[in-house]
Amino acid sequence: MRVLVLGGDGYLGWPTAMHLSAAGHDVVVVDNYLRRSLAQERDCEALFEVPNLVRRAQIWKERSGRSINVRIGDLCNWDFISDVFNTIRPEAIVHYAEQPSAPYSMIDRGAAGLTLTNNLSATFNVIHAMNNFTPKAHLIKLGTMGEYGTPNIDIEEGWLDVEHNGRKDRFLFPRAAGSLYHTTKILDTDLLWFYVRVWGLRVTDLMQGPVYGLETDENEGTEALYSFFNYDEIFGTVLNRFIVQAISGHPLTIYGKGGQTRGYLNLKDTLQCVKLALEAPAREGELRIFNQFVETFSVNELSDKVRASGDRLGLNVSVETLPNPRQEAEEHYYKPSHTGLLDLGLKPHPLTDDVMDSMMMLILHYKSRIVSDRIYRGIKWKPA
Ligand code: USQ
Repeated sequence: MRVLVLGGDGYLGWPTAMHLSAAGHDVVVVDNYLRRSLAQERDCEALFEVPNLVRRAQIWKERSGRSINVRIGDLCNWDFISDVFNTIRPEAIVHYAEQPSAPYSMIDRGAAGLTLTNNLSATFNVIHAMNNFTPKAHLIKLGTMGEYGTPNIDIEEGWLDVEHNGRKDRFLFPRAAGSLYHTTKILDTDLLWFYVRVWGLRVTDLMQGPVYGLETDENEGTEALYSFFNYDEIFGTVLNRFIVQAISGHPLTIYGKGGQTRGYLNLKDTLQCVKLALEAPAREGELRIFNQFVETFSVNELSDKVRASGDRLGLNVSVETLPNPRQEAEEHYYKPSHTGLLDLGLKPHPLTDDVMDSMMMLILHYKSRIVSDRIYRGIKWKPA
C-alpha cells in the first residue's frame, strides 16, 4: 500500500515508517520537526542524537535496501498538505502529527494555544485533504486512552450502548480528559466522527496508553535509527523516565500516591497494532475504535518493577514521592476492555523481567549522556 506517515519524525512515527517499509509498503513520511524544536526550546532533548529524516531514510536504505520518501512541511498549511495528498494519493494515512505531551500543553497559555491550534488544524486538514484527493483511503489516527479519563465504570472499546426511558442507542463512550493535550484528542475524535457520518470516510481511531521502549526489529543495534528516547518531564513517558532515573541514581519520581493506573504497551506493540489496523481497514462510513494497550499498571507497580530490575542488575534504586504536579485521581477504579486488536492478531510483548532488564541494560550504556536537571522541573496543572 502507499502509506503516508504523518508525524514521521516522532517517537512512534519513525519506527512505524520503518516497520511498514520493512513489510513492503511504500512509505512517505511527513513532518515539520515541531517536536524537535519544542524539545530544543525547552532544553529537553532526547538521550540520543537523532539524525534528521533525510539522513535516517538514507541509513534505513543502506540497512534494508528499501526507500522511505521524506516531505518536510506543516500540515496546518493547506497548500502544503494538499500538494502532499495530490501527488502521493495515499491508500492509507497514519496520523501521529500532533503535539504529544500532556505536561507541555499545561505550561502556559502559549503552549496550550499551540497544542490546541496545531492538533486540531492538522486533523481538520487531513480530513479535508483525504476527502478532496483520496476519499476511499483509510485514516489511522492516534488517539489516547486518556480520552476516557478514569471513570468509575468499565471502559468499553470506543462506544457505549445506552438504554434511556425504554429506548436504546449507541454513543461514543463518555470522555473526560486530564489535560489540554488529551482534550485535543477528544476534539479530534469528534471531528472524525462528524466527517465519517457526513462524508462516509473510513477511520480507525487508536486509543493508546503510554508507550515504553526503544528497540524494534528494524532499529536493533543501529543507534542512528533509534527513536527519540525522552526522559524529561515534558516528552518522556513514565516508564522510560523511571529507567533513566534508576540508571542515573535519581530517585524515581512518583507523583502523589502512585495509584494512577494506565494501560501500557511496548513500542514494538504500537508498531504491530498500527500495521494490523492498516492491513484490515475500517469500512466506508465506519469510525472504528480500538483500545491500544497490553497491560495495566499503577505508577507504584511500575516503580516496583524498575526497583526489582535494579536489584537484579546491582543498582541501588530509590523512590521519592513528590506532591502531584497534575490534577488526577491517585486511587481509582480502572477496567478498560481491549479485545479488538487481539482479535485482529496482536501478539503482545508483556513487560517481563527480561524485557525490563534489557531496557535497563541498554540505557546503562548511555549513562554518561543523562542530563539530570532535565528529569524534574515541576510543571503544574494548576499554578499556585
Ligand atoms: N507519572 C509519575 N511520575 C512521573 C511521570 C508520570 O507518577 O515522573 C504519572 C503521571 O502522573 C500519570 C502516569 O504516570 O498518572 C502516566 O504519565 P505519562 O507521563 O507516562 O503519560 P501521559 O502524560 O498520560 O501521556 C503519555 C503520552 C501521551 C499519550 C498518553 C496515553 O505522552 O502522548 O497520549 O501517555 S494515556 O496516558 O493513556 O492518556
